[in-house]
Amino acid sequence: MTSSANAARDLLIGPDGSPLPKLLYFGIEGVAEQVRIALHVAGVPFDDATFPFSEWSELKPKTRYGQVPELTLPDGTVITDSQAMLRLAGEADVDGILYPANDVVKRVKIEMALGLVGDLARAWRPCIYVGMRPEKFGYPPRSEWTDADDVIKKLRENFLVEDMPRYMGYFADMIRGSGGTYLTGEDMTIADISAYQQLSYFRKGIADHIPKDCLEPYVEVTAWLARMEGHPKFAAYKASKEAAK
Ligand SMILES: N[C@@H](CCC(=O)N[C@@H](CS)C(=O)NCC(=O)O)C(=O)O
Repeated sequence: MTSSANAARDLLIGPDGSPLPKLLYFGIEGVAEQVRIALHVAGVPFDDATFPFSEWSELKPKTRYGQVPELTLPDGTVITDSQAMLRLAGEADVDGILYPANDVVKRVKIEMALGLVGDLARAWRPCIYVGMRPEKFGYPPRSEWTDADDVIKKLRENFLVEDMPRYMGYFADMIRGSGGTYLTGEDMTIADISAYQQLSYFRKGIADHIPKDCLEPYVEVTAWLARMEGHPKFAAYKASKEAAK
């Protein structure tokens, strides 16, 4: 293992007898799921400390920025951002594949792919938050906003017509350009894990006006999603999750 992988594992795992790193988040996938998957693939055991939404008002003031996820390391250090956690987990990968320390070209590709996932997430965000915090977007509070449902529907339909095809084209180009297996080459990295989480969200059918089959026209993307699901370590994580239900 490289010295940075060893350093990352030391941070996350600590000396013998240390407590497990503790990942605090709601009992949903949200932005923490990519971290859970990456830690699992990297071979880092962790305490998946989930809590119900009803406990949030009590927990919020105890977090550093009033937000979760928070990852508490064995030495007490608190990591406050899912992107930082994702990279730390990738760095700690026993096989040195998720976020390879000595391959600067690969890392730049990974960063570009993560940036694209971030752009897609930003394009989608108003579709969610306009309904939750309408005042931030110049609309009346939800209780007084009479055509809220129409506005939300229109925003999400526009997203499907304008943003989705554009981003799916970018991801398809990336897969093709990398040789056709994963986003940055023949190995699954933290970029694939992050992109998988963002894209598979759209297939869940949990967002109104976003149909479960909305990714079906993008065959290179759906083939890549299927490859992810067939990756032995990724599949093992999903199986362990199912078994824990
Ligand atoms: N940049 C942060 C964003 C974290 C974030 O937005 N957390 C949300 C849940 S996904 C949260 O804590 N919301 C509750 C609140 O703000 O009160 C990360 O990705 O870790």
